Amino acid sequence: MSKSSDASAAQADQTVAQVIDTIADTAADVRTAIATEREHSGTVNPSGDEQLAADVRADELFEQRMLSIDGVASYASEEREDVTTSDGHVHMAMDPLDGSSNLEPNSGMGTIFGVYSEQPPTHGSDLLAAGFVIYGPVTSMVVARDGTVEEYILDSEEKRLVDDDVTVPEDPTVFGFGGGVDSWTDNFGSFAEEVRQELKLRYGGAMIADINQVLNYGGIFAYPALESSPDGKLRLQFEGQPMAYIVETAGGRSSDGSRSLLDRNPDDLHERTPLHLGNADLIDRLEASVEQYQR
Ligand code: P6P
Repeated sequence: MSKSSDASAAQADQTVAQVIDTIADTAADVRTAIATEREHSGTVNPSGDEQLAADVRADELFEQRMLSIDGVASYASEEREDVTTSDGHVHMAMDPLDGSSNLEPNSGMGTIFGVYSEQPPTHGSDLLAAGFVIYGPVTSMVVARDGTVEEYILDSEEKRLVDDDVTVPEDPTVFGFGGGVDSWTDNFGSFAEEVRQELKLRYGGAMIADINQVLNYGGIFAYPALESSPDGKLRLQFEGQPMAYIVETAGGRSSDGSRSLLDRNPDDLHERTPLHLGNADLIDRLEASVEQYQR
């Protein structure tokens, strides 16, 4: 590696560390927004989802905090049409408040982030790091970088490391399928019934919490394409690729039904995708069943 690429790699590592610490430091302000800015804002995001005031506030907080970091060159968000650019060498793609429809029933919600070497929309292989925060009974943060997944608790004075090597358990226990029961067999064929027999249903309506179940207990999360959303519901750049990076780094697999989400190169910043993540053998079986069923 040349000296200049050495320096740029060290520079990127330092910026990634600053991004992670800044997102951790912003968690308390997001929790305050969840508690106090609960009304509908009367606006929709580029995907057509209604925005709560907390969605807008979280997006404003992260845009401001991310672009205040010297090395961050751009900020892209599920909540805004266009990318905000600055000077730097890493690029942010964020879902500032994933699962905000869970705000009213006080169920799991979170923040998803991907740190890219190129400005989104960009290929999954451009990810340098990814992670998510869960605003649950405790505020936790999962971070994937340099081939390892770590978990932290954020509620104490400082970011407290609670697991330095998060890996998907070999024996799967849970499954969470979105889209409604009829769509499962329509999309996954016989695999849907096999999973219902083998695993316990855990589905809470916010992917970060459902996928965190998979990281803790082993299993599969899947949200297929539907008649109402033929390209899938979930966003490739802001949800699919960062969560795929985390689960694949933890020893699992990701798929859009036929290939890893990290092999995808979105044409559009807000492109949607079928999204399946979990134990490698379960994803292998899903892909085989989809291929057989859709012949
Ligand atoms: P449904 C939350 O709005 C989200 O984008 C994901 O976090 C979650 O997995 C999915 O949508 C839930 O969708 O159709 O079950 O409400």
